[in-house]
Amino acid sequence: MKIYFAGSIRGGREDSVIYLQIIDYLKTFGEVLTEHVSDQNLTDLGDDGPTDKYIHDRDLDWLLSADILVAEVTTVSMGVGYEIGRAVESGKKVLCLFRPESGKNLSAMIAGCDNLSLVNYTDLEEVKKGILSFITTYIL
Ligand code: 6IA
Repeated sequence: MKIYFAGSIRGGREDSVIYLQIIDYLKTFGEVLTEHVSDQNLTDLGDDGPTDKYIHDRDLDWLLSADILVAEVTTVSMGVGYEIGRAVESGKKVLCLFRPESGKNLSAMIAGCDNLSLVNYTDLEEVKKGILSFITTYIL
C-alpha cells in the first residue's frame, strides 16, 4: 500500500516530532511516499527543493498514485489543506488527525467534510488506534 502523509512545512514545524512518530507507525502498513515531511532539519522555509513548481508537481503525482492520504492537521497549513482537497476530489480515502488539546480550532472545511475521516487524539496510542481502525475499515 502507498501512503501519502501530509504535515505542515511552511505552515510551521512545531509538530514535526509527532509527524516522525506517525510516519514510523504508518511504515508498518506500507510505503510512505513523503517521509521528508518529518525531516527534523527542515525549517518552515521548506526551500531545499529545486523550485516550488517542481515540489507541487512531484507531490501531486505522488498524491494521485497513493492509496490513502493521512494528514496531521493541528498546525494550520495551506499546503496540507490543498492536498486534502485534491485527494477528496479524486475519491481517495482521507484520514485527518487533530489534537484538540493544542487549543487550535480546526477549520470547518475539514471538520465539516463528509468525505473524510477525522480522529481527535491526545497521544500517540490514540493516533495508532485511529490509523488501524481507518485502514481496517477502508483498505484491508
Ligand atoms: O504549506 P505547507 O508548506 O505547510 O505545505 C505542506 C505540505 O505540502 C506537505 O504535506 C507536503 O506534502 C507539501 N510540501 C510543501 N513544501 C514541500 C517541500 N518543500 N517538499 C515536499 N513537500 C512539500 C521542500 C523541502 C523538501 C525537499 C525536503
